[in-house]
Amino acid sequence: MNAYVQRVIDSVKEKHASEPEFVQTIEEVLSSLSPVIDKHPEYEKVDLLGRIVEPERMFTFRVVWQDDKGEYHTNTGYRCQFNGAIGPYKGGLRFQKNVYPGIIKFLGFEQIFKNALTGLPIGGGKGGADFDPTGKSDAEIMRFCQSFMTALYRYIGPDVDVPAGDMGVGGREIGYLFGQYRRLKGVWENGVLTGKGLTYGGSLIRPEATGYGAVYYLNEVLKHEKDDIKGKTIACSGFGNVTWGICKKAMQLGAKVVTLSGPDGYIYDPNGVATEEKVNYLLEMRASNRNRVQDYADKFGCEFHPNEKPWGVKVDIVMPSAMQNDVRMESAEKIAANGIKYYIEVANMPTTNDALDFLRKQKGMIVAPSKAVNAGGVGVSALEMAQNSERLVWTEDEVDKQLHHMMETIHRVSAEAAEEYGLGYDLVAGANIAGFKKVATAMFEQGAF
Ligand code: 2IT
Repeated sequence: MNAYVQRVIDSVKEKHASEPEFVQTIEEVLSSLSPVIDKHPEYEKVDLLGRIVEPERMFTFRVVWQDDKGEYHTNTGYRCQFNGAIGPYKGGLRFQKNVYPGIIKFLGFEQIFKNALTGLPIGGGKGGADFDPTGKSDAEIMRFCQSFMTALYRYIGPDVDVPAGDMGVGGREIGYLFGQYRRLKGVWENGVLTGKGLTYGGSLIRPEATGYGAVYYLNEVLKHEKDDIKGKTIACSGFGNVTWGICKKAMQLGAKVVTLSGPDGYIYDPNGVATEEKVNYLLEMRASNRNRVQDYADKFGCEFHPNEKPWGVKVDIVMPSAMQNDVRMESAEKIAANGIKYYIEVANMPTTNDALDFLRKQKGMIVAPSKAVNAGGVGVSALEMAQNSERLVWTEDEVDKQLHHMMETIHRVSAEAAEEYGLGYDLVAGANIAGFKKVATAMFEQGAF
């Protein structure tokens, strides 16, 4: 390991000991960058790594809201404007009860590299709140979103910082957030948020983009291996927006997703989540705010395994698409024992670092990193921003074509970056290196600040 890289990792470990997720992403990303730093001693001279691990700015805010019984609640809101070297800060908002600075920072850091990989001009940011949407009524969600935006609106804008959805924030929440932004600012600036509804500047294919993009990326990996997606079985986790998009695109291409999961366990559907009715039911499950995957098993009569993860199921392809640290060592061992060839991360940082190292060492297994695989979501968000600034709406075909092209390019530049450093077909290192090169060049050329 390059000594400067090691020093920066050590200092982050010390400084952020109480934020394990942030330390985890820093170790994962920076350890790929050793050969790049060896080749670019000028980066050490200006302490570029010491800078890139420090958010440009991050703030918290109070969010007070009233529930349907008239009782008041206070939550903490966050926005981390991590890196603006290549464009306005861009990244989602996560509403989940476990949200704290360590989660927001890990997501913000991943977002910098992911956004760079899209090839579009967007910097890295992330935000959210420790608000738990489970069991909340629509009116409660609306009041929470309005209060959240009342605190945030003066710090964002179409050329400043453009939030979007993440876990707990979908089209409905973006609508309430945008309505409040417009009410407060008195301007039509729909480029301030992405993931909007189609009647007020949303982009066709944005809801599908993360899942579709993941399957397009998977397809590139399969092509590289002279393999075919037709007939393949896929284990997914989660049942939200991302997993929904994977199910839909996999079905179109003749593959099938056979597992879904939730906080309550996982379902196994050997016929696949592969009919229109089943795929659409995932949307109902999300809208119900029940956060239970057992509802799927009850409706379609398949196996439900309470309090278990789907990683012991023998499939062709594993795509963890729920949340961070979903695959730990014990699950990784099951995946390896099942001889699975394709491990395609989808959720942000779904694998612990020890499990990821273990999987990357498995002979014949191909590991693809989430920051590349899920970049189609934010990529189409950037296309939404482009449409908003042009005051135009692109067709579904146009957006889908650009998404497809973007995913092909991300796969190719990742493979090329790894090749350039003599690492072979290492998509994990390649994505980190390719993303870093763009951001580092922009930071270096803009001088120290
Ligand atoms: O993790 C992600 O890339 C997102 N939640 C989407 C961010 C965006 O700005 O569309």
